[in-house]
Amino acid sequence: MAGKYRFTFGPWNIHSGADPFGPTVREEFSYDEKLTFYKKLGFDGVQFHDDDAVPQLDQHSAKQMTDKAQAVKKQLDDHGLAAEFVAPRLWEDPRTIDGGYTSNDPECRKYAIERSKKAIDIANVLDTNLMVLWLAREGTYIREAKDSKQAVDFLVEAIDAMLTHDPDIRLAIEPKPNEPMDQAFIPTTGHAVGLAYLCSDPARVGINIESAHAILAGLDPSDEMGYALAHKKLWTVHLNDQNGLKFDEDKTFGSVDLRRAFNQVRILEKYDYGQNGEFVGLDIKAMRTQKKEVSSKHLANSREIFFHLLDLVRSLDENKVEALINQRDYEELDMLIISHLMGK
Ligand code: XLS
Ligand code: MG
Repeated sequence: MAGKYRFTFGPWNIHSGADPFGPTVREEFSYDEKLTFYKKLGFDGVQFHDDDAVPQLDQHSAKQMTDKAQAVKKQLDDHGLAAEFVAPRLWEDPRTIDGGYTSNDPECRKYAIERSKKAIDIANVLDTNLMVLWLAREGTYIREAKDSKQAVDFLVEAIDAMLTHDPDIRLAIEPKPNEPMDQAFIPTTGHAVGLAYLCSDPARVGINIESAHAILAGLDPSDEMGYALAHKKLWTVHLNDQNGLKFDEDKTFGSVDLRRAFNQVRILEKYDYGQNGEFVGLDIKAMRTQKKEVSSKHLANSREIFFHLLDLVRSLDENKVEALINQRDYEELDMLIISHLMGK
């Protein structure tokens, strides 16, 4: 049963606890140390930002970059791990202060595209054809700062350049409505799917749904998943949880709303998520209060909660559900689900 789902997280999910209001609170594990955690915690693959794999990427020649990526690949092989995806980190460099692909400065837009091509080259060396695009600064702090129609044109131009750079690459857009921006240009799954259809090869542009991002947009993550599944575009997920409309909390999966988490597992299970090689990705941060020795529990716990919910999905009496739907007795259906979640 466990074999059907394969899990991943990114090295940034084990972290030293800094937030916008305070410094680190525990020593950072090195990347090499983090790699030893994966199998122990029950994970099979690693999610990468381009510079998680090749630090100081922009300072390297193409040859240096490839050599470094090859060393990372060897290390993954030694640990029996796969690379799930590579994501270009376009939110830290001075050239991305006003956004990457949608910057008002043509030189900065060019940098963002060139950097993304490098991320694709790294993905190739790591033997994955999936790139995640979290469009961090593609948005505005004030509405008048950018032209929202032109921003979409810029995004299409950038994505087309990536699709042309590598005929095998697949791009999974990770929508998020806000943070760090006030307004993001691609806030929801629907926006991302619409963007995909404007690109030169829509079949190679899909979605990464992060639970917390959907919740921040006031949407139900499992409905977002259904929408992407209907378009055959749910290529990865970032499961986590979020307590209402505030900063992106990246909480342990199911820790705020078990029913909402149950419905995410239910739709993934119903539509055979994973059968085309999709991983169940987690994007979860440990609480700042956690001590270093126990700062990876959030990952193992999220995976365990996923499996408990999977048991509940599989033991739900679907005939009863069906009958109550046919009777349009949604009060009783509500009670059935709540009782099931409570083990009654
Ligand atoms: C931030 C995003 C980020 C992406 C990877 O909110 O979730 O962690 O998943 O670039
Ligand atoms: Mg994410």
